[in-house]
Amino acid sequence: MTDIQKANQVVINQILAAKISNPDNLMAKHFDANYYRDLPQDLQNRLVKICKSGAENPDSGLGMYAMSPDDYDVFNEYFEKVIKEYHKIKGKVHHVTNWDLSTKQEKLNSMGCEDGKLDLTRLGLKNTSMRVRVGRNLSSFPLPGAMTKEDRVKMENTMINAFKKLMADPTFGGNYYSLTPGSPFQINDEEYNRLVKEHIMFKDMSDDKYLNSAGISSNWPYGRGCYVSADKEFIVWVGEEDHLRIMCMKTGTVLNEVFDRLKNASVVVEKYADKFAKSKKYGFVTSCPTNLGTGMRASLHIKLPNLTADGSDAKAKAVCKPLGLSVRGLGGEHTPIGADGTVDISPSARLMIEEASIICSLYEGIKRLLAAEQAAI
Ligand code: CIR
Repeated sequence: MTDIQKANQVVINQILAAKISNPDNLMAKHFDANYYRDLPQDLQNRLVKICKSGAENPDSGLGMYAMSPDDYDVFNEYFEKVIKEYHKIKGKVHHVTNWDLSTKQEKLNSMGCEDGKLDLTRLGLKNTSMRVRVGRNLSSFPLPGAMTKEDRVKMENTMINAFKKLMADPTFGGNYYSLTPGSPFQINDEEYNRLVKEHIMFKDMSDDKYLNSAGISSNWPYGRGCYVSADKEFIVWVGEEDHLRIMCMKTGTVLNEVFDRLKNASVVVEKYADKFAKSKKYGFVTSCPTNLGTGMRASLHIKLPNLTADGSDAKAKAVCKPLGLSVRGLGGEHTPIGADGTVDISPSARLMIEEASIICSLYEGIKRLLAAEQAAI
């Protein structure tokens, strides 16, 4: 056995142990030792790297990260089982992209939004924190888990060239802040901490054991940064779990404002940067199979004092699950709820759902959730 084969065997043993210790680890659950054994050596090496996070962290719920956009095709037989179980897809997977809300007029009518506006004041809400993001990767680079330090800096430079064009744009003009030592856009620790506190920049990823095992947080802080528009309502993260996280946020009441801005922003970023990685079957390619398809997360911060009266989000989660909504704390996944019962709500679906349907699902889900909150008095 070569050293690589020995190292691979260590990971395979971890996967086989995880199969028993955590039946919810989808990577381990669907790992087939015969499928692995029959792969040529180079593909075995690639697959081990893809599975490493869930092998080293048996508590993973999913446990895999793609390292190259074509991993989803090369290892399709395996990925497909994991993807279909996670995204609850029966039958054939075929993702369709559609940001056009006017194609959802019937749905809009049924929700009382005949004018095409998903206006939260109709649900009795006042100014609300609204946020929509998409995960995107450039097709010309390996995915973050497989990038070298040089790849990371080169990818950031590709984006800096795009951002220079964006800076001159009347809608998206702003500034770029880099963490890369020696970059002309480099900021100091104090500025970085301020941006993190303002929820503009992402935290040091080396604290995330799943991303560490996958190699996604490697070479921190090289190739990491963020672009922020002058109004601070359009942000692009560079070098996090995906090459890009493009997001629009606003405190307001009309969901279309953030949705439409993000739709336009993602088109402009792709035009100025490089082709985004896409799969015929799975739509936009992301590192984590949980984000495949739209790569979209649309969320609202909403106060649920009755459902969270016991200080936990358990009741809110129980109400939200059948509505297809996920509940998070205000600082992201696995963070506590706000002191006044404020939680972050977003539709759970990402794959085999159109972008325009996600934003409608958010509005409709919130409508039902507010009714449940009233009934919980
Ligand atoms: C797990 O499998 O539990 C971790 N790798 C995290 C999965 C959630 N995905 C994500 O945050 N993009």
